[in-house]
Amino acid sequence: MSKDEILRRLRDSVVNLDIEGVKKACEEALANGIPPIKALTEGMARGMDIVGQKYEAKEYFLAELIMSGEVMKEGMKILEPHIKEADVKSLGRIVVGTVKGDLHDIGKNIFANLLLAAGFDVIDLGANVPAEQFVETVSKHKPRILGLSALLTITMLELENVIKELEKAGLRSKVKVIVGGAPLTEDYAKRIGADAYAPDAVAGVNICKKWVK
Ligand code: B1M
Repeated sequence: MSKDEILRRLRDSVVNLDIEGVKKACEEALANGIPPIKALTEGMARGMDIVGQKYEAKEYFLAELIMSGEVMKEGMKILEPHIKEADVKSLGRIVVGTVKGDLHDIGKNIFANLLLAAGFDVIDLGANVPAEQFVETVSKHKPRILGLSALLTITMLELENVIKELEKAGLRSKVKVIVGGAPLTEDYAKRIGADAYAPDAVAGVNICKKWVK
C-alpha cells in the first residue's frame, strides 16, 4: 500500500469513527516509515476537519464529535511513543494548556507532542485550565514560553484573561505567549497582547524554536 493510501486510510478511519481501522492504519504508517507527525497532521487531523464540516452540515451530531475525539486519541496512543523517542537536547521549558471552559485538547496535544519531539521540556496542564493555574505554573516553573489553545469562539475571550492575569502577577514580561486554535487570527492575537499566533502546530513549534535560538 502506498504512503498516500495509508494517509487516506488514517483520515477516513477518523471520519468513519473506526477505532480498529485507525489503530491498524497507525501501525501501517509506522511500518511504512511515515513520520508519526505526518500521520497525525496529514492523516488523522484531516479527518477531524471533515468531522467538523459534517457537524456543521448536521450530518454528524455531538455523539459523533465525541467518538471522533476517542478515535483520534486511540491513534495518538500508538504514534506518541515514537514521537517521544527523539533524542534531542532541551530547548527550554514551555507550559501548554487549553483555556478554561474549553475541553478541546487534540490540537493542543499535537502541539505538545511536536514540542517534545523538537526538544522542549513540556509541562502540559491539560484542558479547561483556569487562568490562576497558568499563572501559578508560570510563577513556579519559570518557562520561557506559555502556549494557550482555544477552540471555541466563546473561549477565545479567556485567552485575553490569562494574559491580563499574567500582567497583574508581574509575569507578563518574563514569558513569551503563543496562542493557537481554529477560531483565532493573527489580528486577534495582536489585539489581546499575545506575542504570536500559530495557525497550526508545526508553525507554532517553528515560532517557539526561533524564540529560544
Ligand atoms: Co467541538 N467544536 N464542541 N468537540 N469540535 C468544534 C471546535 C466546532 C468548530 C465544530 C463545528 O461546529 N464545526 C465547534 C466550535 C464552534 C465555535 O465556537 N466557533 C464545536 C462545538 C460547538 C462544540 C460544543 C459546544 C458542542 C456541544 O456541546 N453542542 C462542545 C463544547 C465543549 C467544551 O469545550 N466546553 C464541543 C465538544 C467537543 C468534544 C468534546 C465532543 C470533542 C473534543 C474532544 C477532545 O478534544 N478531546 C469535539 C471535537 C472533536 C470537535 C472538532 C470536530 C474537532 C476538533 C479537533 O480536535 N480538531 C471541531 C471541528 C473542527 O475543528 N474541525 C469542533 C483537530 C485538531 C488537530 O485541530 O484543534 O484546530 P485543532 O488544532 C490545530 C490548530 O488549531 C493548531 O494546531 C493543531 C494542529 O495543527 N492549534 C495550535 C491548536 N491549539 C494550538 C495551540 C498552539 C499552536 C497551535 O500554540 C499554543
